[in-house]
Amino acid sequence: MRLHGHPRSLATWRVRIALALKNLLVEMVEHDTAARDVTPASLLQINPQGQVPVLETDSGQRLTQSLAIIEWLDEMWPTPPLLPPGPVLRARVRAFSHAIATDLHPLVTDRALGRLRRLEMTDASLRAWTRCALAEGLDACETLLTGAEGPFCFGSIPGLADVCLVPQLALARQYGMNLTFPRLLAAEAACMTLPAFHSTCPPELWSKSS
Ligand SMILES: N[C@@H](CCC(=O)N[C@@H](CS)C(=O)NCC(=O)O)C(=O)O
Repeated sequence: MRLHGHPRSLATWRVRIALALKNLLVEMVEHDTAARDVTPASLLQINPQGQVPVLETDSGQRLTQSLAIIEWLDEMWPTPPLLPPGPVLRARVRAFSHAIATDLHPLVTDRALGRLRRLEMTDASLRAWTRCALAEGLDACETLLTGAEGPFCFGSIPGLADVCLVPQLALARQYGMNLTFPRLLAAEAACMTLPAFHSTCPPELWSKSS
C-alpha cells in the first residue's frame, strides 16, 4: 500500500499511528501541501479535495479522509481493534473522533489559516483564533471522556479516539497552550509509551509532545 501524506500533516499522522498499531508497512509518498496557495495538480488527481492523507490500497483503490481510511484498515485488519465492542461505546468513540477531526481540526489547518490571512487577518489574530478553537474543542473532548474507562480514551487499549487526540494535543503545544485537561493528558501519556504513537510523531512536534 502507499500512503500519500505530508510530514507535518496531523491527519496523515493519524493514519500512520493506525498503521503502526496494526503493524502494517506502507510506502510513503510526500506531497507539499503546506507552502503553497494552489493545490498541486498531482494531489488533485488522486484526491478531488486536494488534501492528504490518501491511501492507495494493494488493489489500486484510493481512499481519502483519515477517519474513513482508519475504519477501512480496522475492517481489513481487525486485530488489534481500533473500535470497542458494543454499539453505544462505538458511537461515543466516533463522536469524540469527529469532534476533533471533523469539527476542530478544519478550523486550524494551514488551508483555513491561509484563507483568513488572505482576508487580512493579522498573525496575532490568527494565533488567537487558533488557540481559541483548540481550547474550546479540547475542553469539550475532556467532558466527552467523562465516565469512560482509562488509561486510554475509551478503555485499556488505544483506539480511534486516541489516534485523533494525540496529534491535536501536539498542535496545541506548538501554540504554547497551557493544557489543563487531566483526562486527555492521561490518555496521551498512556499513548506516548507506545512506539506506534511516538515513533510516528512528526519531528518538529516531537520535543513538544508529552
Ligand atoms: N478531513 C480530512 C482533513 C485532511 C487535511 O486537512 N489535510 C491537510 C493536512 S493535515 C491538507 O492536506 N492540507 C492541505 C490543504 O488543505 O490544502 C482528513 O481527516 O483526512
